[in-house]
Amino acid sequence: MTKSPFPEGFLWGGAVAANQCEGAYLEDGKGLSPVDLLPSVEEGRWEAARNPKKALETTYNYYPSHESIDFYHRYKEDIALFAEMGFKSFRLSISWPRIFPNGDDATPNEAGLEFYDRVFAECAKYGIEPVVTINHFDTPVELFKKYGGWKNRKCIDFYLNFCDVIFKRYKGQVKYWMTFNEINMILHLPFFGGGIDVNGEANPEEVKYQAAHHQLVASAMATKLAHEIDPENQVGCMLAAGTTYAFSCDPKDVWRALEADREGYFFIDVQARGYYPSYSKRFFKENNINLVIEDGDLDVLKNHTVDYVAFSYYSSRLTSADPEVMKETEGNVFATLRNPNLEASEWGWQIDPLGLRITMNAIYDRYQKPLFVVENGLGAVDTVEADGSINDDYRIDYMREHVREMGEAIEDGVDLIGYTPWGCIDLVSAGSGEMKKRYGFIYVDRDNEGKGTLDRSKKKSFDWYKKVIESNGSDLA
Ligand code: BGP
Repeated sequence: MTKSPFPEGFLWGGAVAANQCEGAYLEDGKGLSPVDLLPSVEEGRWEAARNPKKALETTYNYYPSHESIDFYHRYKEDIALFAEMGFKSFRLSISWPRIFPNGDDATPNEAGLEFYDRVFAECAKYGIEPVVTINHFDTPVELFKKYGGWKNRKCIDFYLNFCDVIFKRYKGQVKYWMTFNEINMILHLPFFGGGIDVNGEANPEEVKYQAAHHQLVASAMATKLAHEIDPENQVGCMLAAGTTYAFSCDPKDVWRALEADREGYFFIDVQARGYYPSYSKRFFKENNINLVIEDGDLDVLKNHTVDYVAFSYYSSRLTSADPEVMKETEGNVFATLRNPNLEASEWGWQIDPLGLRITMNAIYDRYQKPLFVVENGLGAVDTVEADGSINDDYRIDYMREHVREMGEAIEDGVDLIGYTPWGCIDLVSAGSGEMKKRYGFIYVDRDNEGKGTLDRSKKKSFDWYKKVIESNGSDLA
């Protein structure tokens, strides 16, 4: 056992999101979330996510999010298990349509607020610090239907109203906030990211960046509000990260890789530095993107930058400037070439622990703000043995190497405040809607068709992670 590179008070924990774990999709007055309209992958989840108007009109046989893993009723048991692992933090999201079922309601739904009162009280009981994502792919469907989602500037006010309610209600209980999950996702899955549909738009890119502008302004205003309501609040942005490598040393490939990374950094440049990056001017011009920026917007962005930079990291990416080479891309949301130096998960996500160190260094060099790894993990099929045990050594291997590289990055000088691996308890996959793509330390008995007892059980990785936390990252064996 070596000396731990992890600082004292490091926020070891795990992460989930309301729309993928709560279930109870209409209970106690909740409105619909985008994922509540989406079926399983077999029934056309991707198509539905890319064509939400059609999804609204279609009745599918099975909706994985409607019951999900029923965290809504089982949170006590789940949080007790997190506490048993020694969690110092728990990242969750507050379902916007649970608090404002229509998004534009005059008053919040008290029953929804009470649910999170109970969840935070449970966390407090074990000394677990909640880390809250305000909008994790959860713009109310009613806002999409009535206003077109974040295309519409009105969403800024609805979002701030939601923020005002939750900042006041949970003051003193929640200190760590994130304004939008994977804010760059709006470019790739606009319905998830912004409750918007760009089909049929003359210039879809312009619409996406306009919606992004609204979110960026909303994020800065929320940061201002959070600080006013409680100066203790720490507000972060959140990026779907993963450094892009160049396919070859041809400078054209290197340039393309830089451009690909800028696509994501664009958002964090605004949120962490406070202004639109210099390169965006040319990008907007060449793509005929003319943003409507109102008086005062740029000042708000400038004066209310985030306190920390959070991100998800599953994999590095690989790109080329050659369209012929790029025909071979795979991966779901972020197209990437297969890197011959890396192995991949059963879902084709390439496993690159050193890529995490590279990504952390790149982000820290760029922003010089504390970092928070709020998602990371291996989606894999688990087998329950006859004796009930689940020997997920592949997950332990994945996590061990990633934790090791995080330690290296800390030694490199990166200021890292915490680590909340994704899906610490098995939950519904955002991308595929499957249950069998499992990330958890805790197994949930439920399959892709929604069958199973929903009983929880510990995997081998449960005890491994417990030991990691106990030793503050020095015992990774
Ligand atoms: C991120 C999302 C999460 C989560 C994760 C894993 O993009 O923020 O919500 O789902 O990816 O992806 P998947 O569920 O598709 O395996």
